[in-house]
Amino acid sequence: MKGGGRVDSVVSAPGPLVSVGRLWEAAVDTLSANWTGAVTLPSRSQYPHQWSWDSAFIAIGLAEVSQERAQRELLGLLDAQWSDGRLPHIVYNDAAEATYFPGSGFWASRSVPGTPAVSTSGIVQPPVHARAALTVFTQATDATSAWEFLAEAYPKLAAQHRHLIERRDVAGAGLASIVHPWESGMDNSPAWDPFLAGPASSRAFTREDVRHVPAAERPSDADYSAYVALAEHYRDLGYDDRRLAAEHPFTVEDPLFNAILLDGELCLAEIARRLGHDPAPHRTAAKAIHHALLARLWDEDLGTFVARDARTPTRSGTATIAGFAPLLDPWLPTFVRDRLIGLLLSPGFLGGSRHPVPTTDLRAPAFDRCRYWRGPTWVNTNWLVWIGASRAGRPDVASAVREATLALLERSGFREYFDPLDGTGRGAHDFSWSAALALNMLGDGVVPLPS
Ligand code: 2M8
Repeated sequence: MKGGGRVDSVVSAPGPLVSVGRLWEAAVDTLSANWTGAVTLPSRSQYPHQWSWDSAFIAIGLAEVSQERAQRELLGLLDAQWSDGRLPHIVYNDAAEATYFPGSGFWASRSVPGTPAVSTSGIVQPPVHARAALTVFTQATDATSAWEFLAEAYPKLAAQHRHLIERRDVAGAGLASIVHPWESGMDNSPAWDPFLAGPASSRAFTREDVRHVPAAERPSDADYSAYVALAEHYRDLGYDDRRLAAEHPFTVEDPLFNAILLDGELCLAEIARRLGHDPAPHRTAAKAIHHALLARLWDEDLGTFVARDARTPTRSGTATIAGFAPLLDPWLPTFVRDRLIGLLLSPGFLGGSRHPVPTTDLRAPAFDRCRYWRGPTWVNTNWLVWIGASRAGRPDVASAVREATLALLERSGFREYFDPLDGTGRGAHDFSWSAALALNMLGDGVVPLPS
């Protein structure tokens, strides 16, 4: 038996899907209902603009049903890239300006040199886009269009990664820092608690997010105020990454963000190879992230990877789902891989929840079964664990996660997140990436694992 324990002793089988066909059709309908004619909204009520990593997940799902829409989803997002390579986390839809806070006026992107004509935020999200582009390409049926798509996307994706690797390495130690919890995509994770001690915003604002979703499922007012203050601070630095080390109060190295960057570099190497470019620089970049992840974010006591402050040795002391993202790293030492799988199967995660995988260790004081990113199960993080477990040579664990995810969606619908203990759906309804990644998990099972 491989290290890390047996999966069948800790995960109860979720039971067969009642109807794969029905789930598939419902997923396609959800993505169609959220399509504006140009992009797919994460949710019509809660998130009325285009979000960066949402669009990458959405494209991965669309690849199963519409190559054309999948390509448009990604290329449309890439059109909003800034000249320094940053890919903004929100591309605003002017018609919905009043219904989401912070709106485009908050970021004032158009007053910054090198920004696109469309209004955007000034921060980023985890770079899942290279994996999305490779998935869309490998699933394509119209080869001519697919080659054009790949050739157009590649230099933009390479610039996106260069921005992160060159401009966001605040510590100079080989990892990209996030400058705001929103950049992690796991906004309210307890992983950020030790680093959010800064001042609250003095500005008066009205939260729109709690109009559609119960406040107990969203961040607290104190956390929200800290988010606004940090975003204002970065904006007032002119989004100048050269000023981060000396002037910005939140520069954090996150294992999920960096593992996705590593995986993205391997996907870029594969894309470069197919296009006849040199893949070697991308593989070298991926290897450098591999070394830095182990040197800086591995926590021997917890047996997982944790977030740390880029400028001090302060680390998050909580095991979260982000710690499993380095399973995407093909060079992970065996003892690290086995400890990660052991923790994943433990009562803190798969072994202790009927509807896994919780985003925070169930035994951690910060675990909250309802509140967004502080404990609930999410489809995108399950999807990453699914791929990570496959790459780590544990198809048994991968298929347990896949089956649990699909059973949860069948039971509770395409909600944004789910109670890991009783499976209750929470957050937004008809949430796009829950539908899109279900399509990918139900589909041909095509998961590129470039080595
Ligand atoms: C959530 O984040 C936004 C801010 O970006 C929000 O709460 O208003 C996160 O779950 C994030 O990962 C996601 O991309 C976004 C849209 O689905 O919603």
